[in-house]
Amino acid sequence: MIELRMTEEVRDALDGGRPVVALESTIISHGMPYPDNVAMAREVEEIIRSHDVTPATIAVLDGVPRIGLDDAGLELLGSGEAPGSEHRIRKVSIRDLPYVVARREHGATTVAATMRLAALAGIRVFTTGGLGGVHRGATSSFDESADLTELALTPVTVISAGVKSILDIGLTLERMETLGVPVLGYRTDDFPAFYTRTSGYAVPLRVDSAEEIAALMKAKDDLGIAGGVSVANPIPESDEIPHERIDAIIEQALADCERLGVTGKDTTPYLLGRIVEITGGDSLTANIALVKNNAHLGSEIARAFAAQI
Ligand code: PSU
Ligand code: MN
Repeated sequence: MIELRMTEEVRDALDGGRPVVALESTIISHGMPYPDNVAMAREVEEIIRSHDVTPATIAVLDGVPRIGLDDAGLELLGSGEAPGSEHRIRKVSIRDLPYVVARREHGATTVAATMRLAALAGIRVFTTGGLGGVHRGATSSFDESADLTELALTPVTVISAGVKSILDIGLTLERMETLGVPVLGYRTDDFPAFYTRTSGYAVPLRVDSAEEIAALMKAKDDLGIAGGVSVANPIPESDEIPHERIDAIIEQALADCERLGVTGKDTTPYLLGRIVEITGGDSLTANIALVKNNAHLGSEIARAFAAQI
């Protein structure tokens, strides 16, 4: 078995059957600029603790999967600087995990890789910002995030603010249907599109409380259905960037991406960074707000799930 290194806080909570919420690290290393990323990571952990739930930020350091990080670990991932190491921080999705572990490298885990490590540690709830999905133009590029295939396999509930329209939202929803992933809209009938509360696509299944989500997770376990659950939690109204503004900016970022020939795993980080530039930082403010909002909901779900078993 692989060695998982847990913080004492996480180990105690898991041993005691108390709720734990996992957090990813690619959002820190590749999703937001330094130092806002590190501040965000710390604040999100504090939000989770304020619910009496234990946060577990997940990454790989020196080849060892970490379940829970200390301040130095967050700083290292956020700054991209690894003191005493020649390795920069690598974005690690599922297929990269064995590579960084075998080479004793550092790695920031995506939704897919974080789900897998969370499940190995026995954590069932994970909050983040945006889920990966099917990219626009995927019919010829085949660019589809391993986040989706991981959701089909691994029993972790992922709370996001939906899917950004840098992706093809319709195709992403279709793929999740094929993969057998329950997609729940939290207090919404319209699937949220990250910066905006609506996408124009109907949410497949609506829920209105954390208890309902916990009950669905248990029912799924009882039915022996593999895989995770995707919970889409719309950005708070006060933090939303209206469609009239963000849609054109996303089009511009996509055009710049194509012009520069950015492809593969660099696509999402490039687009996020470019959108921050074009919006003069407003997209970053929105991104941080929605991650915090998801941390509140994820904590409630983790508590409700722990209470019923
Ligand atoms: N969406 C965001 N911020 C992010 C990501 C997505 O708004 O940081 C990251 C997540 O880690 C997600 C990954 O799992 O990008 C998806 O990348 P890819 O499409 O290469 O699988
Ligand atoms: Mn991809």
